[in-house]
Amino acid sequence: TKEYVLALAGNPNSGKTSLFNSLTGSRQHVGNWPGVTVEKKEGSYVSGGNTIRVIDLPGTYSLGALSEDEAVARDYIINEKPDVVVNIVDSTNIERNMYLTSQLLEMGAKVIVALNMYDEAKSKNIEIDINGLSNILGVPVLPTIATKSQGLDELTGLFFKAAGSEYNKPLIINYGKEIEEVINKLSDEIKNEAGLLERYNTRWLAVKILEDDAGIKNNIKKYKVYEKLEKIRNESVKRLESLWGDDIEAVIAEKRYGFIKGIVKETVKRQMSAEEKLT
Ligand code: GDP
Ligand code: MG
Ligand code: K
Repeated sequence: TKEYVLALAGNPNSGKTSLFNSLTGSRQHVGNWPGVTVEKKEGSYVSGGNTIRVIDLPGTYSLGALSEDEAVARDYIINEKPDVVVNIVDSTNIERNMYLTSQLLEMGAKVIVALNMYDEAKSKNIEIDINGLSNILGVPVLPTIATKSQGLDELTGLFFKAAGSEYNKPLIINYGKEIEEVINKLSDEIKNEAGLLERYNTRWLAVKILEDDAGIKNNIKKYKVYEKLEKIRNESVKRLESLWGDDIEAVIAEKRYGFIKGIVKETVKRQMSAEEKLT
């Protein structure tokens, strides 16, 4: 028998606690994440003789480490490397929820997307092309109704399958020629630093440096290559921002939103109800 770790990540109100409770029942306890006042919930369940430890990460819209919650979720995924991150998505709000999804995938986390509140999506006539979404994201996607414990066996099946397989390919959002050039320059330097390589997905780290992410910068200051990375960033950013008249963080976020809009356009349809058709 083996022990696995499943981390739950999702926006606030996506049904994380409901899914956590449905999976773990009464085998759970509540504590605090070290050093912060953020609540930490942990539980476990047994399937096929194996134990799955479930970690309920704080509900967040992103992993930018702008808040304690985001920092806790992000550091946990980077440092503890759970076997699989189950990303709970509110099916009635896919566009908003996909920002976190895109962040998890860019990090290179091994992800399963649970389309939760699937019953509400159905009653709102929202049609989701699940296979299409899975193909674009490059990870398994399944519908769940956490409050009715629906989809949990399928989720556990997908969990074991994902946990036992190679890391999935991180999602690559194309940030455009100019930014991609800088990402490549930064990546070349990151690849020369073993300490960074073993901890971070190279491309993700390059993007975080470009975004001037304070938390990440703080964590990598101790590496010799840091000064070089800062230099590349500052020189390139100055050039690009004077070219665009906009800051690079805004341009990167725009590209992400564009990517997400494209996903939603291709995979989510909302049929009009009979009443709506009449008016
Ligand atoms: P959290 O903030 O992500 O932990 O979300 P909760 O688990 O607290 O759920 C938020 C609300 O959505 C609660 O009222 C739940 O009962 C409800 N909820 C959660 N999952 C589902 C679901 O699959 N279908 C429906 N209809 N409601 C759900
Ligand atoms: Mg909750
Ligand atoms: K609800």
